[in-house]
Amino acid sequence: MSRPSTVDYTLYLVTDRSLSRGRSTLEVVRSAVSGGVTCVQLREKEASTRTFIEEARAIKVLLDDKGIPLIINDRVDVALAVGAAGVHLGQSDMHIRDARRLLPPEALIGISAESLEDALAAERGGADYIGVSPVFATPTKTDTALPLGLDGVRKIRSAVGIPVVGIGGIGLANAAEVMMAGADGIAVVSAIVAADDPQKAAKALKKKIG
Ligand code: TZP
Ligand code: MG
Repeated sequence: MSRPSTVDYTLYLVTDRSLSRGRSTLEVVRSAVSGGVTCVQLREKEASTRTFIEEARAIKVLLDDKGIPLIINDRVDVALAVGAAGVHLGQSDMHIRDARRLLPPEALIGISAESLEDALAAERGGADYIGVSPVFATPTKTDTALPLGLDGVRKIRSAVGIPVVGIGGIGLANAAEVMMAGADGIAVVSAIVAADDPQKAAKALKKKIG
């Protein structure tokens, strides 16, 4: 497991096979990487553990070649098995202190914060970055806490010293606003995964936030 010396969270792709329109997650990631995504989280809610691991290995080869970190959603065991850069954990997933016990010291741990309190606790617990979740309401994930909005991004940004990434309902129309509110990056699912051309979509987002 190797950790990049500095992680670029600017354009953070989160995968979702149910939105890939028949393309494999590997294909979507390959296209998005050529469009400039800087970080990839493999988020598999339906795949078997074995498929998750096989897919993660294949995607890691692609990302290693470009120096882009692979983060695994929820599954510390999968991250360990494939030597991913780290994991992303929500408020109902494994507690950060347990994940730290299992993972090597260099592993990245991102935590979804649904409130300012969550963000402060994540930083105290040693998180590497915060996902402000959700910034806006999104059909991609409906079992979320109430949207925190741009104001939530601002408040969390000024309260913590670690990188802050916005997620939820972010696309071309509002990406720049999220960055202006102080985010270090935007994490997107549908804006890239469901796009006709993930490469073009990533490029266009990059232009908005760059
Ligand atoms: N966590 C909070 S919102 C969300 C996740 C995984 C989904 C974001 O999807 P989209 O399509 O970028 O709104
Ligand atoms: Mg989770």
